[in-house]
Amino acid sequence: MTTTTDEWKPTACILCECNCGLEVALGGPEGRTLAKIRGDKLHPGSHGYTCEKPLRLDRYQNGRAERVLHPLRRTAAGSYEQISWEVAISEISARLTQIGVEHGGEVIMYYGGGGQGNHLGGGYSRATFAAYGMGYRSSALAQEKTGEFWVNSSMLGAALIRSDLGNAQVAVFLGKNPWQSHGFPHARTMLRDIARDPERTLIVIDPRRTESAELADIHLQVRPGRDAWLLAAMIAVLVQDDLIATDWLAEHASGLADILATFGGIDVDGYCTIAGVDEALVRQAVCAIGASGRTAFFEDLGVQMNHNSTLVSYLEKLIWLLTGNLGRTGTAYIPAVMVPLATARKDTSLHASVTPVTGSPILGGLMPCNVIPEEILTDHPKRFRGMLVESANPAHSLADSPRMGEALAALDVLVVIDVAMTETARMADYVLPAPTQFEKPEATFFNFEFPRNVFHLRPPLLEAPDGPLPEAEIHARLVEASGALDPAVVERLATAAQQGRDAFLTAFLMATAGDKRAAALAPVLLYRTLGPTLPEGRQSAALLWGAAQLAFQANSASVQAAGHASGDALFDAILAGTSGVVFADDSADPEAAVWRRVRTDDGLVHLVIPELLQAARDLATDAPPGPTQEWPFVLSAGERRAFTANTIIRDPEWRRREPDGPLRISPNDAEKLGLTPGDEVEIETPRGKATARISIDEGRQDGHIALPNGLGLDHREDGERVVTGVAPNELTSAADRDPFAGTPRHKFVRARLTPVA
Ligand SMILES: Nc1nc2c(c(=O)[nH]1)N[C@H]1C(S)=C(S)[C@@H](COP(=O)(O)OP(=O)(O)OC[C@H]3O[C@@H](n4cnc5c(=O)[nH]c(N)nc54)[C@H](O)[C@@H]3O)O[C@H]1N2
Ligand SMILES: Nc1nc2c(c(=O)[nH]1)N[C@H]1C(S)=C(S)[C@@H](COP(=O)(O)OP(=O)(O)OC[C@H]3O[C@@H](n4cnc5c(=O)[nH]c(N)nc54)[C@H](O)[C@@H]3O)O[C@H]1N2
Ligand code: SF4
Ligand SMILES: [Mo]
Repeated sequence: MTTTTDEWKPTACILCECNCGLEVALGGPEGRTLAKIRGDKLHPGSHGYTCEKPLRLDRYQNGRAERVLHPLRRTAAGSYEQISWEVAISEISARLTQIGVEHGGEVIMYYGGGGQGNHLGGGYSRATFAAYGMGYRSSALAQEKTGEFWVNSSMLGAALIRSDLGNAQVAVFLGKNPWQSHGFPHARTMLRDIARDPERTLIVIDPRRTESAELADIHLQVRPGRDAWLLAAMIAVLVQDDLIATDWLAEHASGLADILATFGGIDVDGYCTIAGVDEALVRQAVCAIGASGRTAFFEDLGVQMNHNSTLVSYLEKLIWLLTGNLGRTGTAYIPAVMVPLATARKDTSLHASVTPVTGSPILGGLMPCNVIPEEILTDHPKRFRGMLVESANPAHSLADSPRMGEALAALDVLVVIDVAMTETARMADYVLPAPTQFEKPEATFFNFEFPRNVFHLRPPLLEAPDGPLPEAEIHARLVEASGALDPAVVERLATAAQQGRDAFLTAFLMATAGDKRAAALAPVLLYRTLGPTLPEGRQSAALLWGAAQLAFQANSASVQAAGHASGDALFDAILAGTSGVVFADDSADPEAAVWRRVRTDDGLVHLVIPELLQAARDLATDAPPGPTQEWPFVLSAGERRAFTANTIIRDPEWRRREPDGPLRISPNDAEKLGLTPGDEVEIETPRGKATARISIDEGRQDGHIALPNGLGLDHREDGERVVTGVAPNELTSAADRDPFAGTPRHKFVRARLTPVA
């Protein structure tokens, strides 16, 4: 019998970074099915909006993935046995400590910390990191955004910058298909609004005529991997036709002369030819940008996982900075953040901090994902020997899965915290199970809105089953087992917490001020001491008390304008606001707020990043990337589609369409190969081979093919493991990476196709 309660409970979608507010009515025989799902109108960011993806979100909670419900230990034979939490924590702690004693804790690395909607658990990992003296961390951000973080930090002294698309007159999407991938609130409504408005211009730069490009006023259908030439030509037009914001730049920026000198002499026609885009169309786009004064850009994976990715990020910023599109309505902004996902370093030189083996730059605090195998598979004395992976699936999501697997197998110890027996978990020495994101409080730290920014602490929908422990508890136990926590401090803070928040604040500041070690352990200290005073089931929100204090300190005017008189008041509002709260409001003077957050040494925008300006000059003689005779196709490995969501949902049944994620190919190419829809092809790249079914893509350039992201996962059917689709990183190579940020070129993988007879 299926029962559905009439009670709608607030939560959020976890399938992309937007984390739209949802309301769920539970049903099913035990009331544990996410039976009905609708947008939550009370959510202050999404206001009831959703796309089609969350309707079957129940497959995350109840799908046919192999859920982990007990701590597991790998046996000598390679299978797994259940162990108790006590044994798991004490063995893991002993092994991490042992590595520390023999080699120094810094050879243990931390990977992950959250998917698209769960960053609270990972927040506690900071304490474990400190307790075992770990040295390096990374996450998916270091295979997409670290180049951009470095560019932003160098030019503006802030790692994270976004644009006000909703109010822009000209909106430019560069290697981004927001119709499918979203990335900002109400993406589809916004795209339609811009497209419909004759006063506004939608520009899409993408080799494919995407769903977003279909709506565009101007589609610059660049040849794959050649955006750098296109953007350099666009800057050249701005400079040569004097479309730059001279007065604004004189007041706000340094380095203009070098920019004029570099781009003044570029052969626009020649660069447009290399990019494969009609020069007149490029000029039309640049004129629209130059004339508008309200231009917003959004760059994403199409360029960030491609040739010249860091250079392209730089050129993209130059376009909107040269036209003065910062700080005003409809332009770029720097939001107030709740928890900084990446921080700008004072020393912005690329190699200010590097990895031990390959000497790769650490940007935004993260080492490049692509060098992880090289930092493990070597004799170097400081090679990585231990790894803690949390809420991430690097054996599947990072370049060159086979080599990644080899590297994970070569570690002395690999510990994975996950809900499911993933590709990565199956390599682990220990798997530690967490409750699902609907069985505990969770939150996203992807809070990028402006002028009003939103934070949403989702209350649990369901009780967690016996067995898994929330990440906060796992980290607390690991930290306690390390011996790093001083019980006297814990006791003092616990007593203060009983006396009230004021007493707690005083005691907390006393315990952590001037004591770096205690400060680093703060998340676990908060969980153990403040946590028990929080409402039942909300203990793991304790970390947010600290985050709220810091957010208030960093942006008190904005937080106060949002109605929170103190860090404590903000924390209470977050606990109470089950549909989300506005935590910062800069609407009184958005421009002043943005300039407060420009943190370069002189307060100016730095137009010059010497290495990247040189790379821009080198374009004149660089060989543009393209297919070769041996490899006649360029594969975009990991496209976002209507029913893809990284590896969050493992059960293919959640996809309404194309459950096996076909390889998309142009009509011409299909015809040349004698293929019709549904036929199978073998796809081969310099790194691997796979077989896929094809579908014909009318919007695709000849020679450009694509496979979706998040396929090639397995689930259980009648006790058997069944794999659906192609895992894109069986085909990618870790060496194929950006020379600056080390980010992968997943959107440009040379390939050839052979029809399967
Ligand atoms: N449906 C869905 N949405 C998602 C996700 C998901 O898995 N599924 N994942 C989320 C995550 S983690 C992220 S990071 C974002 C990513 O969001 P997007 O970056 O929008 O996603 P992609 O489809 O990977 O790539 C975007 C576009 O890049 C284009 N492209 C390929 N090669 C080139 C090139 O050489 N130049 C240019 N200019 N463009 C090129 C592709 O044709 C594609 O349209 O999406 C988020 N949203
Ligand atoms: N070739 C290619 N590779 C790519 C991409 C591409 O376009 N092409 N895109 C890349 C991008 S942009 C991204 S963001 C990455 C994403 O790749 P990853 O960072 O590895 O993230 P997910 O695939 O989202 O994996 C999330 C993990 O969290 C687990 N999980 C879910 N809920 C919980 C929970 O409550 N607690 C815990 N502890 N675990 C939980 C899930 O089971 C899953 O294993 O993939 C990247 N890989
Ligand atoms: S997938 Fe993204 S845009 Fe769609 S409902 Fe979920 S969070 Fe919102
Ligand atoms: Mo991503």
